[in-house]
Amino acid sequence: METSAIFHRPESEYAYLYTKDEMHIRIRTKKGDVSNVMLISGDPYLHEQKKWYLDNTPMDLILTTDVHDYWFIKISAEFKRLSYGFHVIGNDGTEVLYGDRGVFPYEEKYLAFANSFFRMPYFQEIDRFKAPDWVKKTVWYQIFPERFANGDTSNDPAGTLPWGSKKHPTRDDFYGGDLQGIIDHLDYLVDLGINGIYFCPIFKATSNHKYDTTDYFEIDPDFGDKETFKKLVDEAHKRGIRIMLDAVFNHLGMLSYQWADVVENEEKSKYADWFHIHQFPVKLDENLSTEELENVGQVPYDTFAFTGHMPKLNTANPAVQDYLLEVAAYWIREFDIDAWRLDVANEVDHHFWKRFYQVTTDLKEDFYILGEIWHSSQNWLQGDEFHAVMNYAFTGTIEDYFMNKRISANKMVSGLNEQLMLYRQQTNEVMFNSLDSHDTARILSISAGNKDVVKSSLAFTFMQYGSPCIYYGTEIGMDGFDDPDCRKCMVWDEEKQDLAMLTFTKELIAFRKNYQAILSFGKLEWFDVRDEEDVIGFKRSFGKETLVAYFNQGEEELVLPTVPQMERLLNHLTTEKGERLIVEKNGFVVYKETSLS
Ligand code: ARE
Ligand code: CA
Repeated sequence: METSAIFHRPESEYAYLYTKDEMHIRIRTKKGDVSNVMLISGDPYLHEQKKWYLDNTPMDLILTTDVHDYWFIKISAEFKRLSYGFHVIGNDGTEVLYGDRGVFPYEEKYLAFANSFFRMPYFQEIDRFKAPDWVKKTVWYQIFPERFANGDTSNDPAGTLPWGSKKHPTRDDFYGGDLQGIIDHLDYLVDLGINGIYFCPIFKATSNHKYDTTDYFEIDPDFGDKETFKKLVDEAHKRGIRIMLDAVFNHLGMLSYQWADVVENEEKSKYADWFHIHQFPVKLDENLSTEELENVGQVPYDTFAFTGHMPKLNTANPAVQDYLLEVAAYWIREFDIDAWRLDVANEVDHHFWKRFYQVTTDLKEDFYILGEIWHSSQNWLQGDEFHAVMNYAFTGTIEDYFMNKRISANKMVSGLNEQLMLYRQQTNEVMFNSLDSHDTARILSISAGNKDVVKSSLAFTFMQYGSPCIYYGTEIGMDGFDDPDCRKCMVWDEEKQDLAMLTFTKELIAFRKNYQAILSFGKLEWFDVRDEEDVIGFKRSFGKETLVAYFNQGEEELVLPTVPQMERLLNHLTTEKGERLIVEKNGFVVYKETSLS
């Protein structure tokens, strides 16, 4: 047995409180190497008297990747503290005690030694990772405000182009999208079925994307004013729709008053320490186009990426922290927003985010904090910074299979399982799962226009742990390659909308909401994953209900026996022939298998 491959880490995603009384314990072993893992556990202060260390409780093998097996058990403790270790039995018959001091022969003299065991010293509810319940019931919709709807032409900036007038918008274009346009279409969104909106930035800024903020306390005049925003939030809340804004705290726009002061007064500016300036002068030619600004090359201060017009903020400076925390608090206190999405979250320090978490959740106990991080994010998801991340690593794995055809079915399943095991279960339940966004090509384009692939990948994503998000326009078949092409004007002309995709998306959103408990909390079991035929069969079960899903990406049609209790919930490219159900290429079927018992 490969004992060197056995891994557990206390007080991490391997051992954590799921609820205030329920602890989850995981352990990782080399794939296929171990036949059983038993948990040995008991009260640390009753080690000698109770001899609990002789008890074994079997753990479940819950998920497998291409290299690891993951074992799981949930447990409570009468006195809210626990010593625990693992009795690991290899396929080769060897047995070990794996505990806090490493690996020992599975013999009483080592078991009797109290310090052989890991500890959960006390079930600290205040430290537990807590995520707002409403997020688990949310199907998100992402809006790029400049391109959703122009509801008020009086605020159109100079040079605004007719709506949708260009097939491929450029980086500098303005089309007049605004908050009134969103208010005018809230009922469209209710009809679609979404109940959360993620807005790209809406504060005063220079560009059409508004990630170059000039004033965090003002709504950009292109989008409207505070009164309109207040109306938008109120009207959305009336419709059961939650609002998430975009906090761009990693950097400022070069036309902000803080940066303007630094350009003017250089080291004498009271804002000099708000940034990471290497040397003066720092002035940039204000007449550069966005294109030129984004390629201004080396500047004598830190920026977002290599974009000279986005000077990076020094968030270790208490004055900067206080300023940004007041921004964060202001929009919650005055406008009752429900969540912040944090731009370039991974490049801002943890110290600031811990303060941010405290300020926002003190104001609203069920506030949702979503970090934009494209890679694995364990250190931001320990319960004192973010609740979740934009799960690009997870959804990218899905796209690598369904769209890019870059990995096999088993490799995708392995990747998804690996991602799930990075985080506590309650974190996975509130992850933000979007297949595309304003920063990526649209899924119809990366599916080379194949709408069946789009439907399969969306349905697959909607069946995973985590809250799904639809990027505006996906529901009516919009395409677009990398930014700015993925930011075309929303198509409102019904003749140009893909109404079949709209119907499909409504059904998918309704399905997600109807089966939210199974899909948020249910057990996940990949029971039939075939690389050759390119077929994925998996189950989601919770309580007495089991959903069975089959996705067929293979050339051959998939033939399934129709089970008598088959209540088909999602059907795509399937036909029934007598006792058989045929699933064609890029098709899928989801049915409810009422438990026979
Ligand atoms: C411009 C160019 C882009 C270029 C970008 C970075 O148009 O083609 O990729 O600069 O050099 C905003 C505008 C963008 C503009 C940018 C700079 O919306 O149109 O892009 O400002 O002027 C990384 C970061 C991630 C960041 C993306 C853009 O990790 O945080 O790059 N996303 C946020 C917002 C953006 C916004 C900004 C940051 C700046 O969501 O909309 O851009 O405030 C891989 C990497 C990721 C990388 C990702 C995308 O997956 O793993 O780290 O994200 O590609 O490039
Ligand atoms: Ca307008």
